[in-house]
Amino acid sequence: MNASTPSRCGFVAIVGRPNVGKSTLGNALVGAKLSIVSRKAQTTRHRIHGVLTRDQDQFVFVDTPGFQTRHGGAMNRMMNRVVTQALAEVDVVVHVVEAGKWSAGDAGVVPLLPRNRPVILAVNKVDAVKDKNALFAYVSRLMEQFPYAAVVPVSALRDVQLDILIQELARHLPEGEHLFEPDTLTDRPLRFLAAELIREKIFRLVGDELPYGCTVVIEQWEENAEGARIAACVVIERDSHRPILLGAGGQHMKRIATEARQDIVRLLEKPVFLDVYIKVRKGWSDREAALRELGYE
Ligand code: GDP
Ligand code: K
Ligand code: MG
Repeated sequence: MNASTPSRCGFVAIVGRPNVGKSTLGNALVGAKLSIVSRKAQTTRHRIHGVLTRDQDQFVFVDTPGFQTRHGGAMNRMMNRVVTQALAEVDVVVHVVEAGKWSAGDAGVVPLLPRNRPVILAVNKVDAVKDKNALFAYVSRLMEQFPYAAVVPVSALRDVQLDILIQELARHLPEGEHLFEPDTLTDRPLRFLAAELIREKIFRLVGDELPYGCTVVIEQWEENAEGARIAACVVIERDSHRPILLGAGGQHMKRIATEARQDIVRLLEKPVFLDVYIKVRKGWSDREAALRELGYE
């Protein structure tokens, strides 16, 4: 980091109709499979999808609710309000469209774009366009749709002009401290929070009866847009602790899993399949579990 240049940090929303390449672009900009960081670290009510740190600049890419939803009438107006407000809370908006293919879906996004924030138009999939003259005409027409701060033709798939897009975004980042460590790109905080939620339920239900602390280790974490599949292991130190944790007919464990799952659904904002099981491991320490959570096995 250059000490003479102030650090900049801002929230960037990527919006657009379905299938224009928002997810592909987000992934390409972050340079890795987009991962989710803890909502606790957020300063807005957006869901963070990825963080890109480049020297003094930190870009926090966020999801905006409602863009994929089609509803009529009052519901539609309400959804639009939600989107409009969400977009007013970010620092920069990237409106993604597909080169040569402007549709009613794209036109529907335009009225929701904020007037008091820079909006950059990313014309994606230029790799699929053969006729460069046609592309030029298309871009000219797009610029009549909205007062975009900049228009950048890109290919998210082929990494064309993404550096230009990042430069444009950087111009609009506000000065400020970075919110994340430079290498933040991990789902570890979420895994950790999920383990904590399970531990909390255990302690609420049987904490008085369990003479020694038990630890929760997330053994499996598979997540995509549709949902998450999580397997968590409750590690206890003695066989005699198992019946305490299970309860009559396994009712304790059932309740622990049910309540933890509800909390994790709220945390991830998607359906969750949660499997919680018990393992006995003598001499297992909190420290060992903590190290494992951090990826040291
Ligand atoms: P989203 O619905 O806006 O998030 O779009 P996706 O990122 O899921 O992409 C939709 C489709 O467009 C996928 O098949 C992508 O591979 C494809 N796509 C995305 N970016 C590009 C690009 O730059 N060029 C080409 N040719 N295809 C792309
Ligand atoms: K898609
Ligand atoms: Mg997508």
